[in-house]
Amino acid sequence: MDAVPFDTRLNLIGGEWHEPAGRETMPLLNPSDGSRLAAIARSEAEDIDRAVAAAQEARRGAWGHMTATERGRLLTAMSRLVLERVDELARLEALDVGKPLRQAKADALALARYLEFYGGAADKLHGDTIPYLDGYTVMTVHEPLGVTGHIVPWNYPMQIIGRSVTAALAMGNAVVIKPAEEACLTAIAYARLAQEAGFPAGAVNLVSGTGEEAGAALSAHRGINHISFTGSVAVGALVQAAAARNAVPVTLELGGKSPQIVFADADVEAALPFLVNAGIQNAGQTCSAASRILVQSAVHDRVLAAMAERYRALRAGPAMDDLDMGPLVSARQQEIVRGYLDSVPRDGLVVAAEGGLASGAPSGGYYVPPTLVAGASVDSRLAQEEIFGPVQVVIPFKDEAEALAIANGTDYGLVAGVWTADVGRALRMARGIETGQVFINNYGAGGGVELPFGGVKRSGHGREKGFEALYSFASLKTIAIRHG
Ligand code: TXE
Repeated sequence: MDAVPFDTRLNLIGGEWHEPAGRETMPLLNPSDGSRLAAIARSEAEDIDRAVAAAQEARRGAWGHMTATERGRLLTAMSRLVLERVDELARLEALDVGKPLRQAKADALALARYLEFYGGAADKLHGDTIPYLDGYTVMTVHEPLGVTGHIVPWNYPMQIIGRSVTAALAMGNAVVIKPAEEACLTAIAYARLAQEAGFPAGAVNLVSGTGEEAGAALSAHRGINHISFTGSVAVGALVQAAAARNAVPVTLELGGKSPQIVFADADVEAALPFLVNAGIQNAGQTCSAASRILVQSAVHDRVLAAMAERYRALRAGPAMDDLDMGPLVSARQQEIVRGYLDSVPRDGLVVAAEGGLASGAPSGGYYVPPTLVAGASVDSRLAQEEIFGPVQVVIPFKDEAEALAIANGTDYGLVAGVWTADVGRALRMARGIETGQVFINNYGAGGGVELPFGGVKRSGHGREKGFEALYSFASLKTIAIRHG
């Protein structure tokens, strides 16, 4: 079987697969060994123009006339197709992103669940009636925004398309997806499955290309009515600025420096797998990675030693070997993470433990060892910046007040975990932490699609996931009727 069983060089525009206007392609590499996986379209502003026009046409045509219930049925049908193809989708995601196969399978199952959830939710966003003057009836209705743009990163293509594109479709918007140039196979697969499920032409459009060309053209386009972006802070700011010129609203999800905070009264044994997994999952290339572990002084040495023992047993290898960890997504990402690791001794920090590379892991893969760092001062680069690699720093704290100050002492605010047996403390911390999600005595709550997600501060704004996401993709209209 071919590594990729469909043509990856085409864009889906108006229900048909087209070569990009300039007929340019670019290579997609397999991060596990550096080999060439496929060629993908390198699209330009002209292709984005066509996709936006096709989406506008779909809004005026069959897609725009569908009822909310019909839209929901299409999403539900697509969910079933995803479930039938879980293994194939997982294989594509593992090859493309480099994540261990079982993690890719969990992502495919999450995609099916997003389609199921938003399929069911599509006809359940009700308006209100508002008491007003005598002789009036006032009501509100939620309407689609129109055309929504979705710029997707490479770390969780299925999950991120699942939560953003699917919610936009549930609300009746026509979408234009710009996947990441580093990993886009499952984005293409999503567009193919939408066609197979029976979405009308132009409801789902996909244009592959670089961020600077296709991504910038989409975010600056006058024909879109909303843009969702997940990626770096720097590019998120560019996207917001471009959209602002057309007064287009944005949802930004820009990563974090999320802490898990372990108090001395916590069940440390229960916490340990959550502490480590949240650092190495997807080789640390996760927006909600727990890259800082804050530990109360009385249990600091015990937690550090137990985490170090787990780290020493970790093995990285090719995605399809399904070990603890795969490679990073690209040589560029590998270089960035190595830069942080090189600064460990310079910054007076110590490596508490390192995992290893599985014997036989291809030398051309973009591997870095999972690394646990101790002695990190709160102001060090490693304790402040998003590394986006398998690196966790362990930081001691004295009391609740200091834990809160450290937790809130970065530019980011996406997710936090608190481990304690004291309910009052758990709630004080939960209310005091500046983030969009807080998990008490767990981390991530199994990734539930029902749980609204998004950041504060430089982690971005707007909420994805859960019912809440539907509001971002809807426009509220007030209708006031004077009937005497
Ligand atoms: O992100 P970019 P990169 C963070 C993480 C990582 C760093 C760099 O810290 O180390 O960002 O990763 C598109 N106009 N996150 O360089 O460039 C691009 O094509 C419009 C956090 O890969 O932000 C891709 O589709 N679009 C994160 C998407 O933006 C542009 C996920 C993300 O790429 C563009 C990924 C432009 N000018 C990285 N330039 C998270 N929050 O989970 C690029 N793009």
